[in-house]
Amino acid sequence: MTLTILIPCLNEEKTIARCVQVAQATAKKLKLTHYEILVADNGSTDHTIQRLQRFKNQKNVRIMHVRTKGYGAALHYGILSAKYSYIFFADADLSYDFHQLVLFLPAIQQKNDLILGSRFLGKIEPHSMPFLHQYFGTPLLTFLIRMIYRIPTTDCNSGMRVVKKSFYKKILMKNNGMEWASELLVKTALLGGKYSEVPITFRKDQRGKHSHLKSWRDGWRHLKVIVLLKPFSFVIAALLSIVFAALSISFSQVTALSWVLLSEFFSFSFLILKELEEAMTNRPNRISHFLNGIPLVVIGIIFTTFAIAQLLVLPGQYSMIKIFVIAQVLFFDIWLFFIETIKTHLISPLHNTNIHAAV
Ligand SMILES: Nc1nc2c(ncn2[C@@H]2O[C@H](COP(=O)(O)OP(=O)(O)OP(=O)(O)O)[C@@H](O)[C@H]2O)c(=O)[nH]1
Ligand SMILES: [Mg+2]
Repeated sequence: MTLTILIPCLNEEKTIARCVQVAQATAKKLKLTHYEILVADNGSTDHTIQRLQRFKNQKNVRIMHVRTKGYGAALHYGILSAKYSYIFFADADLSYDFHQLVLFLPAIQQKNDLILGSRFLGKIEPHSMPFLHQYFGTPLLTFLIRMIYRIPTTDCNSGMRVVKKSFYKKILMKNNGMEWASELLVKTALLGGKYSEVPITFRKDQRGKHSHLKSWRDGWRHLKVIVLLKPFSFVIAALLSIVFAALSISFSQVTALSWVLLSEFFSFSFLILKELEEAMTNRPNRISHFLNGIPLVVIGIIFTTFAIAQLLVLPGQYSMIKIFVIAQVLFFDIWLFFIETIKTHLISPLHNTNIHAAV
């Protein structure tokens, strides 16, 4: 069997050398005829690179410097530049034991496209995962992926997986952060990839410092990747606006209202077009650059909350104003949905498919 063992790594000076050694020992134990160990780093500022120097002259070990930042980017370019057709990857913090590769071999022989090591089917050692991740974040995101995409996953955040390179090349991955992990599952489901899981053991990392994962920020990014790829949420928004339009017709000031809404519609469409322009040309323009830099969802939540509060305090006779406010909220939120979808799934830090330009 031939295999690339890929290790995404950022500032792991304490554990990286041990990881490479364990990966080497695993390859020897399994008598892999052709293999490589590929470390994908993208900007370590501690002694990680020095720790890797000792492997420099070993023919099976390769260190890759990826220009694009992020966990997902490191794996993406690592997979694309792998020498062999199957890629086994896991973290550099010793939380996953590389010897567990043996558990994946039957599924590799069955030519699966993605094989996931599930910690929830296997064992999670005490104190290895924060309470919030173990009992809330990961189960919730996993449930959503199972429900929406109908893929029988039990651990959408697992960092130990095997992917078939030829299959990966068919998926147009777009995200460079930790949410890459969810995107891989979702797109495997969408493309009808052959998927299976094996139970694995997860233990406390040995890096002795904070994880790179930021629970709320990364959780949110996972959620966006999962929800925005399915058009059903858009259908709900469209239905709501049809209901609103039907309601508004029965009012006399409908012409004035229509004009305001029409002009809003055109200006929002203009902004969306500028976002799409960046997605298509891979080059930011002034407007898309501005839109990508501001926390639109936070602004949306504040605006919506404010509008709802306004609706609650306005007396009943101001029905026209109420309808107007509702229209504003719907417009703004639908528009936000579009922009966020474009930002998350079309504008991509992974746009450069030329590996050498990114490494
Ligand atoms: N190259 C690269 N590697 C990264 C980056 N962020 C994280 N990593 C590596 O990806 C792996 C996973 O990161 P962790 O910080 O362990 O995140 P996690 O496993 O999701 O979170 P924990 O469960 O808390 O360990 C580790 O090997 C990190 O060194 C990054 O931006 N670039
Ligand atoms: Mg980890």
